[in-house]
Amino acid sequence: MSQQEMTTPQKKRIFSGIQPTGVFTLGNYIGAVRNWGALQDEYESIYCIVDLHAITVMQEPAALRANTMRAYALMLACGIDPKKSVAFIQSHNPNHAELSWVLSCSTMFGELSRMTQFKDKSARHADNINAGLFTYPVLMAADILAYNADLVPIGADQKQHLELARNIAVRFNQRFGQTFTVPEPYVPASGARLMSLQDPTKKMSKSDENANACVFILDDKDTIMRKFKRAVTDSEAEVCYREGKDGINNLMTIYSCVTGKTMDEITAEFAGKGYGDFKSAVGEAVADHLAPVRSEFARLSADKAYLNECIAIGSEQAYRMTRKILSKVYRRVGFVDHK
Ligand code: AQP
Repeated sequence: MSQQEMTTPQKKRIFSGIQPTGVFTLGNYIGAVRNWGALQDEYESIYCIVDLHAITVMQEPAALRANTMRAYALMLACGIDPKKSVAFIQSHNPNHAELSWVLSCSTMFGELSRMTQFKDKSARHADNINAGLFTYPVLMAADILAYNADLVPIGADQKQHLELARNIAVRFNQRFGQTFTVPEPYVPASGARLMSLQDPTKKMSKSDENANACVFILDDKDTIMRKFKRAVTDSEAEVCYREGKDGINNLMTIYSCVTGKTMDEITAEFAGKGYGDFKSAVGEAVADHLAPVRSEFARLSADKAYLNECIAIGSEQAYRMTRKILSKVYRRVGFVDHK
C-alpha cells in the first residue's frame, strides 16, 4: 500500500451554534439544526448553544438558564450525537470571549455599523441598544475562528456575519502571519429560509411576540394545526409558487421541506382544492415530521445526569481544541507567554 493510501484524509471541520432564546422554531430546525445531524459523519462537527449571544437582548436569568438546558436537550433530540460531535454550551468555553476581544481590535466600527441584523435588532429593542448587540458579529467570528473551522452551515440570514468573520480572518492573517482558516459558508440544499406565518415578509423567529407567527418544534399536533389554519395567505385560491404570493410560497416551502415533494408536485396535488385543504395538509405533514423529535426530547429531558455528562465532556473537548489556537493568537499579537 502506498503512503498516500495509508493516510486517511483529514475530515473538514464544521462549526455552528444556536441561541437559547426560546424553543427552536420550525425555521431553526429546517434551516439549521436538522442539517447539522446529517453532517456529523462527513465532517468533524462542533455545535453549541450560544448563551453569550443570547444576552445581547434582555433575558430573565432563571429563564435563560432553563432555556439553555432545554436548547441543549433539543439539539440532541434533533439528531446531534455527542459521541460524533463536540456539543457544548458556549459560556463553558471562555476561549470564545477571550478571542473575541482580540478580534474586536481587528474589526472596524464601520463594518459593524453595516450589519443588517444590528439595525433590525436595535429597531426591535430600542430601549436596549447595548454594545454587545453591536459587537455580536465579532463574537460570532471568534466562535468560528477559535476552531479554525473550514465550514459554517448557516441560514441565508447569517451570510453577512460570516462574510465579516472571513474578512477578520484575512486581515489578521495578513497582519500577523497565517493563523486562521478562512471559513466558507455551507448552505445546505434543504436549508430554506422560513417566514413568519403571520407576516410572510419577515423571517420566522423564536422571539417573535406573536405566538401564531411560528411553529415551535415542541408544539403539539393541535397547536400546529391551529397555527397553519390561521396562516396568512392571499385572496386567490391557487396553490402555486409565484412572486407576490409570499404566504403560499412559504407554506409550499415548508411542505416541500418536510415531504421532499417539489413545487410542481405540490401544485398538482392541490389543483382545484382550496387553501383550507392545503393548510391542513401542511399542518399534518409538519406534525408527523416533528413527532419523533418531541418524543426524543421527552426521553432526554428525563435523564438530567446524561445531559450534564454530555455537557461536561463537550466543554472539555471544546476548551482543548481552542486553547492551542488562542495561545498562538496571543503569541502572534505579542503577549508575553504565561508560564
Ligand atoms: N426562519 C428561519 N429559516 C431558516 N433558518 C433560520 N434560522 C433562524 N431562523 C430561521 C437559522 O437558525 C440558526 C440559529 O439561529 P439563532 O437562534 O442563533 O439566531 P437567529 O438566526 O436570530 O434565530 P431566531 O429564531 O430568529 O432567534 P431570535 O428570535 O432569538 O433572534 C441560524 O443558522 C439561522 O440561520
